[in-house]
Amino acid sequence: MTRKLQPGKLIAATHNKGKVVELKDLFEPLGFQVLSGLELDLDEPEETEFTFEGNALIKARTAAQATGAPALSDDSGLEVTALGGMPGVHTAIWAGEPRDFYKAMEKVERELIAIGAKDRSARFVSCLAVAWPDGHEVTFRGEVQGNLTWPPRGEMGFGYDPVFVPFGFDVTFAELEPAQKHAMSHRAVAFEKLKAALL
Ligand code: ITT
Repeated sequence: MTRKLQPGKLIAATHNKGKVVELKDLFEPLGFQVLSGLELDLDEPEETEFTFEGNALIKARTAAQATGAPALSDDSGLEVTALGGMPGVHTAIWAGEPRDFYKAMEKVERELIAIGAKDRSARFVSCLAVAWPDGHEVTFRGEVQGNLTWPPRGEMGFGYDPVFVPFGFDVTFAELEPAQKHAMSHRAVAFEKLKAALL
């Protein structure tokens, strides 16, 4: 039988403020007390895998071991079709240190111009992982397709939201109200799968 996730303490194994907000919005209404890696000052493990699933598992596993509580992580990124799926699992580090997402979005745009790309399609991918302290673990993947726009538009959301226009819309993720983004994002799709399996 699939193991269920019991409402109670859940560690959000992330140091990304935008993700913390989104994960709390998704899980707190279901009776979870979500504590983030930021609040708990958890160490950030190195993301050494080449897949979203692999890196999500590293983060969830490390947090579950460190806290003794079930941990949830998200590994996500932007895959640009004309760039062969880049930046993909490297999406966060494209922003450099300290992170500058305007520069990262500009870098994507520069590369599209450099190759004369007509295809501006891209997708956001999110892989949610849950790990329990006893070593049990599971992952769920969600994707949302869209087109990249330039210049960036909108003040909401985080990361690459200002350049991503989901298919069927003419506004960017950063121009959508959080509730609208949460209803359709890559993270929301992964979350629906998690909910069906674990809750
Ligand atoms: P943690 O590892 O601590 O969770 P991180 O920001 O390093 O935080 P990732 O390694 O998963 O997370 O990098 C994913 C990057 O993809 C993230 O920094 C964002 O820039 C981008 N990204 C993911 N989901 C996004 C979303 O919903 N909107 C905009 N950008 C997003």
